[in-house]
Amino acid sequence: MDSDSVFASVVRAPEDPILGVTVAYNKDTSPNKLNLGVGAYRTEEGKPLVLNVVRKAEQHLVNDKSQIKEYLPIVGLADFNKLSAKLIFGADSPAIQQNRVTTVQCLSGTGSLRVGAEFLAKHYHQRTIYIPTPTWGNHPKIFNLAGLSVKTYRYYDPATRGLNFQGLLEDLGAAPSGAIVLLHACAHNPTGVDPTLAQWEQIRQLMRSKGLLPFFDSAYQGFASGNLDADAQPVRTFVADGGECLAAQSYAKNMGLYGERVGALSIVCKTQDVASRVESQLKLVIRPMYSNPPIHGASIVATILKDSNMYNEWTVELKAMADRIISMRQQLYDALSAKGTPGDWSHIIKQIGMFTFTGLNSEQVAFMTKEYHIYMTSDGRISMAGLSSRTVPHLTDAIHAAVTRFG
Ligand code: PLA
Repeated sequence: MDSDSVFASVVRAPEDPILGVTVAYNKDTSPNKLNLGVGAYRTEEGKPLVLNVVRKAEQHLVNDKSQIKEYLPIVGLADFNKLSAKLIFGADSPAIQQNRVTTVQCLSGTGSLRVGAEFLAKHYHQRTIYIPTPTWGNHPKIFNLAGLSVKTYRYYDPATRGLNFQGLLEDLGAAPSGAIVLLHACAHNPTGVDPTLAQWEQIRQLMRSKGLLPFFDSAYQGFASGNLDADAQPVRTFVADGGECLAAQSYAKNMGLYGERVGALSIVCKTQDVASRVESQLKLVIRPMYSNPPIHGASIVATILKDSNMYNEWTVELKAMADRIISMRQQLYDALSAKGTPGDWSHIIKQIGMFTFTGLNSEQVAFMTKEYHIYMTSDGRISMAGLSSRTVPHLTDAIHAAVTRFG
């Protein structure tokens, strides 16, 4: 009997708004089903992709008898941390040369955000964090659980399907001095809308003048433009001014290491001494949470980043993924135009990164899932990386029907 259980009063929780889409997709038996929910790269054949360079690095690790399975230090693999900081801040970053960056290996982007948030909740004087509206659905949960108070700043304008830059400046301008501000480093999720470099510069000046602390979420470096340096430019301008910031990096998307859970948290400090004290406290955050991070994913990344041939091979494979996504944007836009689907769809080719924020409402999304077996998040976000030339017509038919029916 249920009532005999000590857990009888536990109520059923809803599925996660993003990962729950995959759960529903897996239950669907239709041969035409299409998962455009989670941001996971698929090939033209609709298959998950393990990069060749990742296979090569794994082979290299298997053959290397000096590879062991001991515990890593609490902060993770030293090479991985150094190379990760170089990847995001640039090889010639003065902050790195001056040893005022501390980097700790964490459990992908999510774990890096969580460790950073826990550190800030314990050691930073301002416990308020501003996140954009909309943002990745896990952000408010991560920061709330860590004990930060979450507020929002305007970001997306549904009318223009672009950036609400004025609203952003007003909201950050009204934030209390010292507040933390979560910034998507590139390829904003879910909107696909990024500030221009000139706008970034204005954001930087405003934030520095008010002493707001930038916390960058870099989950898509290389996925926006296909170029790792170009995508890191916003972060680098904030570091170049000598100020402090945090950055959470994920290798899930750009190296296709989703399930390996490999990422890094870097905190750029004013001095080497501050950085080393910050690191000592990060260890106290990590140790009771998961003790120390896993070794395999970080070893793959370090192997690739430290070998110039493998690094170059990676950039080529990364660019190919980014280019395929861009070509999907064009194909979907062309197909909707050719079909005469009502509405302006130019945002599909203007937005960047993994996602298109279609503007479809939850009723239209529900219709597309029920009638066309197309799975996506209810906010109308589609993962362009899940689309292929073969499935563009099916998605086009579904959007056309949804828009015509519930226009
Ligand atoms: N930050 C942003 C902005 C993200 O979009 C994601 C992943 C992460 C961090 C964390 O990724 P990681 O922990 O796997 O490194 N967003 C996905 C997956 C791709 C998810 O929701 O977990 C998404 O579909 O939005």
